[in-house]
Amino acid sequence: MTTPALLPLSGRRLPPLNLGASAFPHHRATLRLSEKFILLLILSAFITLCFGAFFFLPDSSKHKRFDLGLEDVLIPHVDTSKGGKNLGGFLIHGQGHDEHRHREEEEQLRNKIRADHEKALEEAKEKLKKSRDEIQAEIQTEKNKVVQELKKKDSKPLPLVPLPNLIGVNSGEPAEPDIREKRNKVKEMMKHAWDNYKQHGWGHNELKPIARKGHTTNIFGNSQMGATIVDALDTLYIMGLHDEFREGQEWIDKNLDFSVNSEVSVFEVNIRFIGGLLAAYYLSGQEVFKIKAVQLAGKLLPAFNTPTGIPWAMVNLKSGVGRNWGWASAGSSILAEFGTLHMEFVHLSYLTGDPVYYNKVMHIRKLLQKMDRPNGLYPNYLNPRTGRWGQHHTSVGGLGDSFYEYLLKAWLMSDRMDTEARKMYDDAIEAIEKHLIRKSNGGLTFIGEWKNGHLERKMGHLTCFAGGMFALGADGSRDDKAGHYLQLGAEIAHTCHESYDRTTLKLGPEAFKFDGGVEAVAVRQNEKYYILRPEVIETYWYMWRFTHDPKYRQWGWEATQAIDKYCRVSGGFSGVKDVYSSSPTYDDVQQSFFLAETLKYLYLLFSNDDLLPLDNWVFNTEAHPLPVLHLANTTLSGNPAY
Ligand code: DMJ
Repeated sequence: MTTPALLPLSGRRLPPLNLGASAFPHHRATLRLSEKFILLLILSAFITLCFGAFFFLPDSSKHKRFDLGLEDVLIPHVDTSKGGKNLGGFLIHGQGHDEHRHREEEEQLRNKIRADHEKALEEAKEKLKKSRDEIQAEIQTEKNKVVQELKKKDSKPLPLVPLPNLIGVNSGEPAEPDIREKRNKVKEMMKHAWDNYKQHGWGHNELKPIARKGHTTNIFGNSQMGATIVDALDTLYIMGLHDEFREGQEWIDKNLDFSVNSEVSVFEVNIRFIGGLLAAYYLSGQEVFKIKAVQLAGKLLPAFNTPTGIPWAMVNLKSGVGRNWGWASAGSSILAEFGTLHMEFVHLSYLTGDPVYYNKVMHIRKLLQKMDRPNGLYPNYLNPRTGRWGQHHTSVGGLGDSFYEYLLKAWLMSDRMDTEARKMYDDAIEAIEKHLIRKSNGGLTFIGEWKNGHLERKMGHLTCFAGGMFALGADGSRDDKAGHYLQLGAEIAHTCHESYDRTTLKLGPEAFKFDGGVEAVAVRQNEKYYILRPEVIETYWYMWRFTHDPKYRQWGWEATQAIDKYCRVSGGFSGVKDVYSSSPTYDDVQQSFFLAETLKYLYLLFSNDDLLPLDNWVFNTEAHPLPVLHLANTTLSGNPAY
C-alpha cells in the first residue's frame, strides 16, 4: 500500500513516505500490530501539525493590511496612551461592546477590501481579453476626459476689464483707383497663401508650397499648433476676409491645445501666438482668443524660473523645463528674445488683472538697467544663471533687434507714460548711432554689427526694420531731434531699397556688405536667400505714414510684384535661395510671418491712414496690432502706487 504524498502546510513538497510491504519485506506477520501503531503515530502527528498550524501561523490580517497599503485607512487614530489596545493592527477601545463593534467594523472592512480586490481582478481579466487596439482606444478616451476636464477648468471666465477705446478698425479703403487695385492684389495674394495652407497644411505650423504638405521648425516644437492660423488671423480680419477668419477661429477654439509635450521658443510663441491671439481678440472682441492667450502665457511662465529671472530661450509646454539654445554663447539667453516680451505681457496683466506677467518683464528691465554696458551698447548674450554678459556682440539685426523696438513701443503703448522705457531707448539709440551707424563710400547709411571690439560692415535684412523704428521714435526724441531721426529712417529705407534693387529678382538678400568696393550686395552664397521677410516693407510703411512720400508706395509695389513673380507657386508662396540668380530655386517654405507681417504691411501701405492709426495702435514685432493702454489709473504691478 502506498500512502499519498503528504503536502506540508509550508508548501515545501516532502519525499513520498512508503509504508507498504516493500518498506518492511521480512516482517509481514509480526508487523500487523506495529503497522497499526505506526498509523496511529502518523495520525497523531498529523493532528498535532494541524493544531500547530492553527496557533502559530502568522496573523493574516496583518499581511492584508500592509499588502494593500491600507495602514492609514484601518488605523485612523492609533493612540495607545489613551487606554486602547492595538490588536493585530486595529485599535480596540476597552472590552465587550466596543470590542464587538470594532470586530464587526473590521470584518466589514475586510469584506469590502476583498470585494474591491476581486472586482479589480475581474476588470484586469476582462482587459486582458481585449485587443491591443481596444485597450489603446480606452486609454485615449480616458485621456480625452482628463483633457476636457482641464479645459473646463482653464476656460473659467476672466475678469471683465473695460476694452480700451478701439479707434480705426475700419476698411481703410483708398479713394484712388490705382491704389485700390494694388491693395486688391495684395488681398488676392493673401487669399492664395491662406487657401493653399488650408488645403495642404491645415493645422500644421507652416506650409511647404511645393511639396504641398505641412511644415514645422524647432521654434514651434514638435506639435501641430497651427502657427500660420494664429499668425494670420488679424491680417484676415483687417482685409475683410471674414469667412477665413471664422475658419481660423473655429480651429483655434476646437484644436489649439497647449498641454502638449513640446519644447517651444518662448520668444517666437510670445510674438506670434500670444501677440496674434491678443490682436485677434481686440479686433474681433471674441473671448476665445483672450482665453487661449492667457492659457498659453501660463505655460510660458516656468521659463522664468532661473536664478536671475532672465527666461530660458525654450520651454517644454508640458513639463515646464527650460533650456537655452546650444549655439548661444556660454549658455546665454538672447537679448532679442528675453527683451521682446514686454508688450504682450503688459496686455496680459491688463486683461487678467494678474500682475504676474507685468512683474516678470519689469524684473528683466530693472536687471538690464543696473548692468554695465560696454560703450553703452547692450551685448546680445546674457547668462541667466550668473547674470553676466556672454560674448560682446551687439546688433540691431538678428539677436538684438526687437529689444530696442520694444523699449520704444513700451513707451508708446503706455500712452507715453512709461518714460523709463523711453529713456532706455534714447540712451541705446545714441550709443548705436555713435558706434554702429556709418556711411559707405557710395553714400549709403548702414548699421553694422559690433563684434569683440570691431565693427563688421555688414547689414542684415532683419536690421532694415530699424528705418521704421527711427521714424516711429522721432516724435518725443531727446533734444527734439525728431527731424534727425526721421531723416535717419529715410536713409535706412533707401539703403534697404538699394539692397533689393541691386539684385536680379528685385528681392533683398539676407545680409549685404559695405566693404572692399561692395555696396549693399551679398557676398557669401549663404547670405543670398530671401525667405519672404517683412522688414524692408515694414520700414516703407512707417515711412509712408510719417512722410506720405509716394516713393514708399512705389517701392512697396516693386516688392509686391517681385514676390508675386518669383515666390508665387501654385501651392502658395515660397522663399528663394538666391536673389541674384535669374533661375532661382525655392526653399519650399511659406513662413507664417509672410501672412502675419509681409502681406499686412503691404496692405496697410495701400490703405488709408485711418485704418489702425499709429496714435492708437502699436504693432508688436510680428505686426500684431495692440491698442495703446491708458494706464494712468490702472494697477499692473499689484502695487496701488504704480
Ligand atoms: C519675425 O518673426 C519678426 O519680425 C521677428 O521680430 C524677427 N523676424 C521675423 C521675420 O523676419
